[in-house]
Amino acid sequence: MPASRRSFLATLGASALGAAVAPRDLTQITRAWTSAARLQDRPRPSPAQLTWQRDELALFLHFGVNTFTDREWGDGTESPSIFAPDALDCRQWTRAARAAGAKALILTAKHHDGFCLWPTATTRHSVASSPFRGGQGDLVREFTEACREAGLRAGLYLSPWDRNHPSYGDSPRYNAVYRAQLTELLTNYGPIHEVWFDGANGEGPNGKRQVYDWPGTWALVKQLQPEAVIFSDAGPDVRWIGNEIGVAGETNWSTVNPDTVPVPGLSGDEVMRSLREGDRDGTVWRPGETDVSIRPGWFWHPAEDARVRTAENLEQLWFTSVGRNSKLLLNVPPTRAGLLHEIDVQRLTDMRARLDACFADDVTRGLTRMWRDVGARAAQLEVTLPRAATIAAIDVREDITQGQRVAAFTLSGRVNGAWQSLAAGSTIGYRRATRITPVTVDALRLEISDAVEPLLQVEIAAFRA
Ligand code: FUL
Repeated sequence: MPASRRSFLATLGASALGAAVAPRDLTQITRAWTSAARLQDRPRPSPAQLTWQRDELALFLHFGVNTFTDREWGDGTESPSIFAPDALDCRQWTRAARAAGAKALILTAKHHDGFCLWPTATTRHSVASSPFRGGQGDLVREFTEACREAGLRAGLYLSPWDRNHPSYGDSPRYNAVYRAQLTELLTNYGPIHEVWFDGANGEGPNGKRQVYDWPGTWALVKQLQPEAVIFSDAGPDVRWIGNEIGVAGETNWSTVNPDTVPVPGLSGDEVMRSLREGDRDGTVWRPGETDVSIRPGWFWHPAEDARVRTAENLEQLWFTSVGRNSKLLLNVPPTRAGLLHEIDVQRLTDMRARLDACFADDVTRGLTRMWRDVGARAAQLEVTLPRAATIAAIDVREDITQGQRVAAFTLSGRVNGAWQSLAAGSTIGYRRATRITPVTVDALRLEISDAVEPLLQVEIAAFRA
């Protein structure tokens, strides 16, 4: 509970709740409290959540025994002897990330097969039993050091589902193992910016079902890496966007009602809606992360070298994720050599070139914005261009340090003296970027017709075709 809400409650308690009150009065008090709290306590991002969002693009790296078996999910019986990347170079990964304009990378420290990419004390099923660097290697170390050297943030994915560890399914025992693994990862490798959890929960080798300790897991991350954001369906800091095809909801609130998705791994229409769209009156800040792969699978498969997404398609993914108030976590899996495939690297580089070209020339730059409130929760913003320009992309932003407010907007351009609608939508948030059919305009108008009050000025930019 935020401090302001706590003290508000304390004030109420002193004035009214302390005395015997009739149920009717209690209802009124609750109502007054709710609306006052709504204004005072609209959720806002933490510094770590802001950093996470402003990064816009991160690369996801699925790498492990599956890379060598050509599978997506290992069953835990893989021999560590197959893990033999012979040209592994994490600096090649970070160079590709920088060429893509990514600001962070997340590595699968352990996937469902249980094979650990660092020499853990919790199992022998790790790089320490593999030929990699003669059994002396530590991939998490090489990865985190390469990230730091390149000025990129490092994140780690530790699958809770573990098909190798004998304790899996014996809940308290496995939870202790999982805590120990997390402790190793979050104490021995410097700052970790994002800790990534899925809800995968299969049957253990002993046939029993594993009950995870999510509150304990999250508390451990907060204790060991207070600056990290925690990703899962249920956050608590960053939520899954609800699909793996790279598409955030057109309506996308960064606020959610935490009761709708209290733990990872749930399904159902309301769960999926809340993941995809967030909740307008949500009580916590939990922005959505869009994870999607550059290839059909998450791991590298030789047959998929011919099925890498094109630069144009990647640019499209950027617009349906970052352009919709989300963050794009783009998976680019290393090959058996331990390098990103040259085709993937080329596509990443070309994607960035396309995005840079798209946002190269803002025709509204330096121009005066005329802002006027036209109602309690409505406003209009107008920019007049010195001369007509043909534009092909629009970018609208709220100052999310103050929360997220806009709930409905229309963007129009003045074409030959007449206003014409160019784009319309519901939420804006950190960034709402849209490509439009090129059109020649000499003025732009943004009309906000609904918002969570009070409304603050938004930023607008329009880019030359
Ligand atoms: C899921 C996993 O089952 C997939 O293999 C992949 O790692 C994806 C990103 O998360 O939960």
